Amino acid sequence: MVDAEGRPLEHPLARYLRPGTMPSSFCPGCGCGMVLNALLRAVDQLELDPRDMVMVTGIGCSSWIPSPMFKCDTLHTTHGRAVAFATGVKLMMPQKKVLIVAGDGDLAGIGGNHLVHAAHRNIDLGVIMVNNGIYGMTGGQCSPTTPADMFSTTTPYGNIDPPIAVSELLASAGANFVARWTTYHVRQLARSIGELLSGEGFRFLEIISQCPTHFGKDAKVSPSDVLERYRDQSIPFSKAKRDDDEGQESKIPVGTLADRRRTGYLKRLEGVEERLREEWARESKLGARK
Ligand SMILES: Cc1ncc(C[n+]2csc(CCOP(=O)(O)OP(=O)(O)O)c2C)c(N)n1
Ligand SMILES: [Mg+2]
Repeated sequence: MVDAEGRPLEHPLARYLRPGTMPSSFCPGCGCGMVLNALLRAVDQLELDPRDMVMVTGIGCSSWIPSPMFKCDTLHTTHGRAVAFATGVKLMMPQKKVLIVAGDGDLAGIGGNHLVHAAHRNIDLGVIMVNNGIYGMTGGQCSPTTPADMFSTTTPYGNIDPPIAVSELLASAGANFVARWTTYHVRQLARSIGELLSGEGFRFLEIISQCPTHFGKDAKVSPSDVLERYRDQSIPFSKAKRDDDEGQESKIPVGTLADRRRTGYLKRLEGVEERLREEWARESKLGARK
């Protein structure tokens, strides 16, 4: 596209993208592009310098959102291990804003244990979990967040398990910030991503997202049908009664589930280091007197 004088037009947020990464590798109508858009907006609104950020991913379609797209240091790690890698990055470079972007299969499936304990320890990381309810990149297998009764390549007779309520789990595990929105809620997404990029402790955003290619392959619903469903079926957490349904997610609970100011892992760790340094200094003075 060019302007009236024939100069090439550039999207104002394109400066955050690595050259050559557009058009993206996402399928038409995929929610990953919408998540990328919200991420760029959040970084722009907070006027953050990408050089102060490290983005860490696992493996999956959603892991391509920051890596290789976003123009900051990115670590594309092994499947299910983004939290472990990101913890190492944060401990060695505490001044960096460390943000994980990965899928439901990666974070809640293979990496589930890491995720729960990072929340429990309130490790100073931001995490975006793009929840499309399946293992998208490998062809649409059932994941821990696949709705009950849903057909997938590994549940050809319908999923007999209810989905894990990941946001509720992490809020009760101790995360400082937990929110859940859908790709329909673009403004709320940018705002919540801002919380992930600015706070202390473990900050988690679950984004319910559409996979037009693999989710419900035979359902023949368009991405816009799915977005309308997100609009019409979302209800605030305060009104959701998840116990009443059998996991089919006829209603989609959204909003901020936890927003606390508990001391993050790094500060607690620094407290120990300080105490030890004082003790050692005292001991060495005593030793010098003897
Ligand atoms: C140890 C290991 N097991 C399995 C795989 C294969 N694998 C790659 S991506 C993926 C699923 C990704 O699903 P999700 O994290 O939900 O991301 P999505 O593609 O849906 O965004 C799997 C099973 C792998 N790469 N490594
Ligand atoms: Mg997925």
